[in-house]
Amino acid sequence: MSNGFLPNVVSDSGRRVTDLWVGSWIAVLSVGVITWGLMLYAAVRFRKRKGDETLPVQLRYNVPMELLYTVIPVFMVAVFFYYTARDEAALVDTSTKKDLTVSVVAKQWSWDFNYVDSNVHETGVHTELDGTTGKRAQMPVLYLPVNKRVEFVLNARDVIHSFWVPSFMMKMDMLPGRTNKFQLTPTQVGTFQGKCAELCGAYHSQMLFMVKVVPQAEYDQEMARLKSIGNEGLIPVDVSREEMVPGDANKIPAPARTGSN
Ligand SMILES: [Cu+2]
Repeated sequence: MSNGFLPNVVSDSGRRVTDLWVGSWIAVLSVGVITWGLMLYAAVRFRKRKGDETLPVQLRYNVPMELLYTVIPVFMVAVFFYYTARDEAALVDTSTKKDLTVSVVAKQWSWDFNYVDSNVHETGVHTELDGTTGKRAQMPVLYLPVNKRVEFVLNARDVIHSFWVPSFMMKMDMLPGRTNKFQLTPTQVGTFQGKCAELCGAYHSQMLFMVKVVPQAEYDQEMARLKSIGNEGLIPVDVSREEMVPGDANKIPAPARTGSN
């Protein structure tokens, strides 16, 4: 069985989502084939023939049939609901033992990645898409060790964003003043794309990042590199915006500081 035109599975969550997607399609297509078959059969079998003057027998207020029309769809909805609720609960379950924690802070229009266990961070500015190539090399990169269970702790600094790595088949909203979490295990080494999936302002479409799933040794190297370039410590959620985007700070006039900011 293929992936039902979904991306290749590179996370444990992706496997679950793919199974739900493919299973749902099998169910709805089966219902569709039966329904189309019955419609076609009725249209051909009971078509008006030459010499037919009278109406065929009319079925109205047929209680058993109307019960059937009600019970079967309710049953189908209940089955879909069961599997969806079961998988959703598993996808957002954070009670499993995790191997590492990555605290992600979304901001207009980029990302801060805090590697909590290594006490280092990566910070990005939005990708200026101007038609030239090579922009991916400038995107902030999220490193993850392969086959390790990661807990993502998601916060937004300013407006609503959404953390999305299409290849992982997992996406979660990031809301100011609220912390969202999910866990996931990347199961394949590779480079994947990440993006913001919630319209968050003028440069929402440029709020991009890359994900590198690497062997543990390479991950450790990256942690050491971040430390060596001075990215020690974690970036808090409530830090002001112009402090976070050194490149943009010169272009955007700093707002007047008031009170606690
Ligand atoms: Cu955003």
